[in-house]
Amino acid sequence: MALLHHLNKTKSLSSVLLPLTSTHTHSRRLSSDSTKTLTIETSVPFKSHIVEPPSRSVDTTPAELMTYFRDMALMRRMEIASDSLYKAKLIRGFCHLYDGQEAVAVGMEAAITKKDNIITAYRDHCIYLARGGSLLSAFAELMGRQDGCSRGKGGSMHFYKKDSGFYGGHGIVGAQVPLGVGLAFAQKYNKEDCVSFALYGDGAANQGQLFEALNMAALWDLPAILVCENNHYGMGTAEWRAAKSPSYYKRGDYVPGLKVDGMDVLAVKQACKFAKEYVLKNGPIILEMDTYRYHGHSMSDPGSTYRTRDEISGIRQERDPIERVRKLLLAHDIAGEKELKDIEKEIRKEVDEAIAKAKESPMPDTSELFTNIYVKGYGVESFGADRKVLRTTLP
Ligand SMILES: Cc1ncc(C[n+]2csc(CCOP(=O)(O)OP(=O)(O)O)c2C)c(N)n1
Ligand SMILES: [Mg+2]
Repeated sequence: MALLHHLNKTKSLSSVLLPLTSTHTHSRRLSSDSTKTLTIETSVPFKSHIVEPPSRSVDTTPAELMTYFRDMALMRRMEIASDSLYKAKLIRGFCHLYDGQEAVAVGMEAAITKKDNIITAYRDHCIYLARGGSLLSAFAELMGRQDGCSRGKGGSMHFYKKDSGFYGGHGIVGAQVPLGVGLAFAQKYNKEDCVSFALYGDGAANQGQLFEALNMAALWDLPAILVCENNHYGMGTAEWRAAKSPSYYKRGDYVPGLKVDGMDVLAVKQACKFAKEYVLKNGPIILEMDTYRYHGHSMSDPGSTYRTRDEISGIRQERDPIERVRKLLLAHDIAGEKELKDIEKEIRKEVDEAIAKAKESPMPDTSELFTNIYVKGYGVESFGADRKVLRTTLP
């Protein structure tokens, strides 16, 4: 019981998606000392810009490591399944996958609460899951169904979960950063002791609006954490072709920054914890997460024309975020190979069941075409059987 309680406290996605039961074999080995503190060094030291970096030694527990393993493996499976659903034409339109980058979503979530905000771009499925979204509502949204988190009207790029501080899901490169700074402004204005994370890519990092928003955040000491997920490519363009300085953690000039191994979930957690404390006292910070996407930019990009297969397989072998945690679990004798494989099997089943349920969800009603577009009471409404009669109400 104590273990189950602890695992729930460590915010496993499994507590949302699959009740922890005695069939979870890993609980047997964990039960003795699942909450004892383990101190683990980050893969590489943090690099910093005008700020003293946090310690490389990260405190964790066996239970927490198991949770990270499970959560990242679940995200990976969801993305691989989405790839298949896309190829089967059950997901249409844009679809950008996050496999490879899972440690950023999981490590960030481990350091914050649901009162803190996150806003991101279009590579949003796994952040949604980390914020407590269910697999069913994720797959239903991907397939444009009523049970989706945006009622099937947003699709892959527009996942939201406002009740746990997730503000989407945005398709215009960089545009979420000023919105994220606005969220931080609201938090400060309302005297909430919380912070906002605005995620953007290395491609977006060269945009003007980012610097304008950062200026305001610094000027007004807003609790804004700008997280550059540097996966080293913006569509098919390598960072060195697009950025004069690819040291994104230094690009805030007068705003401090940290460079973090974004493939190391413990490093991400440590950096986000540090950043949260820092911005509540001092105003904004930039976290550059050094990460990698295994898939192409989107489902229409095979991802192999502008980078070599050796590069991709090299990262998988050397830096994969799930394999890193698997090795830690084995090295500290927290779980055995078979237990971890069994967890992965359970996850497969869980994902398949969610997909089957999502397929049963109906498509949105045509009347939904005219909802969630304008603020209620304003805008254009249509009437009549053929909806050709329009009435405009302006503020
Ligand atoms: C304002 C704007 N310009 C261009 C695009 C087309 N576009 C979509 S994604 C993308 C690349 C962004 O790369 P990055 O910021 O590194 O994010 P990643 O896809 O690597 O996560 C571009 C140019 C867009 N959606 N919006
Ligand atoms: Mg990128």
